[in-house]
Amino acid sequence: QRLILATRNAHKVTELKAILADAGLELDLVGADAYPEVPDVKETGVTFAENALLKAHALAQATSLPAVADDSGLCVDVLGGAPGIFSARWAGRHGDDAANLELLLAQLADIDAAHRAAHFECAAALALPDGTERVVSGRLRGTLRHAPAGAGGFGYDPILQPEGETRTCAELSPQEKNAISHRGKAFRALVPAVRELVR
Ligand code: ITT
Ligand code: NA
Repeated sequence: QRLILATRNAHKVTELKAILADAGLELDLVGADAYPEVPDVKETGVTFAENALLKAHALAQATSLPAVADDSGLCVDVLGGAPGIFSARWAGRHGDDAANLELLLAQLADIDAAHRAAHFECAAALALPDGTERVVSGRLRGTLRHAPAGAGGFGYDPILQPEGETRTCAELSPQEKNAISHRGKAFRALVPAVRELVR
């Protein structure tokens, strides 16, 4: 059975392939880029879950195949949860990770270490062509550094230091990140629904 992944983010594809394989799920993940006829989905939801479902349903409808989607971002306590669902375009241009990270660091420049709590959040959605849907979420809590460190991962990984860690997410190995990440938690929680509904 084919399970399609509704994402245009190559970093997510890499992480999800590893996460789902480790969870024992032998599914043929195909990125949305393999379906150029599928239009870009407007992320009009106000929550990660809503946006993940929008993306999963759009691809399931367009392909008549079961689809999964990830909507995720960084939520900073002192910013009232921002960038949140706007994480991918915080500095204006969608997917400009370097600019987004630079702007966020500038906004937090005067915030001391005791007030730099933040978490990554990921909503993992499954949608079937008949409209059946499931959505679950996962979080990774930590604190934000004043300067980036590490070359792994993507997005805000160089500034998020997970609770109990001395390294940033960008300094973890891919396996270490997946074991504790918001994305790892969300998609491992989605596996039972995939097993039940996709056959
Ligand atoms: P798709 O919608 O096509 O899946 P996208 O990159 O636009 O791809 P999102 O709308 O979910 O995805 O935005 C995710 C943003 O949140 C991403 O650009 C990063 O800035 C941030 N983010 C999400 N997961 C992250 C992670 O594991 N590490 C660092 N930053 C992350
Ligand atoms: Na989004």
